[in-house]
Amino acid sequence: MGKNLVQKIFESHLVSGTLETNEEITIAIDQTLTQDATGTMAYLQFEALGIPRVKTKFSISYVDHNMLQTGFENADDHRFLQTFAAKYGIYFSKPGNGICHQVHLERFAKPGETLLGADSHTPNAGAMGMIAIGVGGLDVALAMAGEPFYLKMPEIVLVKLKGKLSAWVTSKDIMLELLRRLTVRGGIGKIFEFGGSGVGTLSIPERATIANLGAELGATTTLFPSDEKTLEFLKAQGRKKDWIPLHSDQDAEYHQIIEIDLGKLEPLIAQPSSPDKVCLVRAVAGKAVKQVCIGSCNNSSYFDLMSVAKILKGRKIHPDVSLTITPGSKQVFEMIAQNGALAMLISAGARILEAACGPCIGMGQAPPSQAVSIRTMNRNFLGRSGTPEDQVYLASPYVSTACALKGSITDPRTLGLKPPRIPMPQRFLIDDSLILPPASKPETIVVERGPNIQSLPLRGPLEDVIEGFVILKVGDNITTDHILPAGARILPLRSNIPAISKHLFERVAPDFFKKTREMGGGFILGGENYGQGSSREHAALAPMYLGIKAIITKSYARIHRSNLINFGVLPLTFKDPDEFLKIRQEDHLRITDLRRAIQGESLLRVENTTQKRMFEVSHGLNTREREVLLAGGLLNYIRRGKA
Ligand code: MIC
Ligand code: SF4
Repeated sequence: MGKNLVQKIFESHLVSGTLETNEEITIAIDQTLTQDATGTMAYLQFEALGIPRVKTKFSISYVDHNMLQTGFENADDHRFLQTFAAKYGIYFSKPGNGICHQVHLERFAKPGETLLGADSHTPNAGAMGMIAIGVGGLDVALAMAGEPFYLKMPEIVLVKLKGKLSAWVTSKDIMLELLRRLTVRGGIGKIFEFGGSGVGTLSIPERATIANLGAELGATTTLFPSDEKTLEFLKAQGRKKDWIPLHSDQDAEYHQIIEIDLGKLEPLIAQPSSPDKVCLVRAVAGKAVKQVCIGSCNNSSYFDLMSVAKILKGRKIHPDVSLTITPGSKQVFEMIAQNGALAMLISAGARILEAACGPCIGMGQAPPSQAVSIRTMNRNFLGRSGTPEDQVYLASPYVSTACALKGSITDPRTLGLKPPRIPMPQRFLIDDSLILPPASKPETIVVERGPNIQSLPLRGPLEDVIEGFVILKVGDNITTDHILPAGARILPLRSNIPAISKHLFERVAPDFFKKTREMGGGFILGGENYGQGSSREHAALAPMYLGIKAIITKSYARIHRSNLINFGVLPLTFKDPDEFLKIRQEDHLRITDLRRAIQGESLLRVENTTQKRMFEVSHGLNTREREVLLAGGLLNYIRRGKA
């Protein structure tokens, strides 16, 4: 029987296990990436492992999130990251060089290799035919230490593309269509492999838009073959030698096949406040728009910004609209500056921001209250933009530009223009001077730690009895932005767990911190897909620091569940989902004989001492996860030499 692409790359990296669905496997990791908002923790964890130099083929530390520098905190972090990278054998991409996923695609992603990244959109590199997985910082630290990565073998879904996109329809619409069909939970436990004749019509940046948005489906990763288009892109990046052809076999098998006829798609838009609330642009056309933001690791490529510039050339944006443009990388920025496209954007009235995450993570450009903001980004969770009652829509650069011109939601097909055609440059502008290689004499480097860098809190081994009050009860699809928001005020505290823990759940339950402190910890209850969205391990680490012992939900998002285990917080699920309705916030819960119960069958009994009844929860842990939890988290487990 033939093999699919995922099986081929996994097989060539398999350290243990067999590629049976749901079996635990370990794979060797070739490359790692971190960004500054997750990187400081990842490197403190790496340091705690006591290893002098990274053991991966290639590891890189990007600075792209915490770029506002309104106080000393972010600058402190940047210095820490730069000196740490130099000392431990890690490349360092300086602030200004661009967004991690865009730069990685341009300069480092390699067909056939594996990449682990401390950011949920790491699968962006899947566009290049590599297995790229988003994880918490601690998992990246372990990969840098040479440990293989553990994962439950996902189901492999083939997304078969046929035909070609019509005018004004983009690869963003392909993924919005999948989100519409499958929802933000549709990819949990799955890898999406793209195939079919339509794949050959998509360039690498178009594929990256798709691979990047796989994170919004909850997928483990998203993968494309490596073909002529891959070669063309790598050649233009001066990296022809990195190319290898990679395809699935003709008779490869998949768990599921989803077909999309590209020619039948129309421009789509995700409405507030979830990436899966997708409808046709023409269904909401005419709504007044106050802000348009073009950029983020989704849709900030040379092709995206050139298309926007060509549409805007000689035109002015609507007087009511504020339009921001964030180039994805220095390469993109410099190329559009040199070829005159930047001048077209400025002349049309755009506000040009530096090459960074920026508005996507609420680092500036919060929209006006209740005003419609159209963004080319990947997430529109309520309040993520920095405005509590925001109205953020997600759409392609074409749709966004049409909205900026008209001042209302506009289907670009009604502009009466021809869609721009942007040819692949013979050669991109290649200047890696903002990527610093590690020091040749590491012993001479002193890691700089400003006052923003605080040590890593750890907990002791798992107790035999845990008890406490239900401090918070929340519903389905709670994101890590709900658990621990980002944005200009809170993001700078990422290297300081005591300080950042004060902001836990602040948009959902402003008294969460105070209550948790007063009650000395306790439990959190959630619905389906708890912890969806980002990889930020702070959303597990800060609750652990405040004494949260267990979370009980209907189901978890993959990365967040791993992060909870890594930091010694029990991720339990209701045996009977209806139990969720019966438990009240502030009920008192107790689990006894926990250490034995964890080692036994999957079911645990919980006593609701307030209601004087018992109910059952499942831990669903494999052998290794049990050991990690018993030790009080992954670092304790590793240090005890059990890895
Ligand atoms: C995001 O898009 O939510 C982030 C900010 O990039 C996060 C990482 C973080 O919280 O630092 C992610 O996607 O993992
Ligand atoms: Fe940055 Fe936004 Fe991409 Fe996250 S999704 S890496 S915040 S640009």
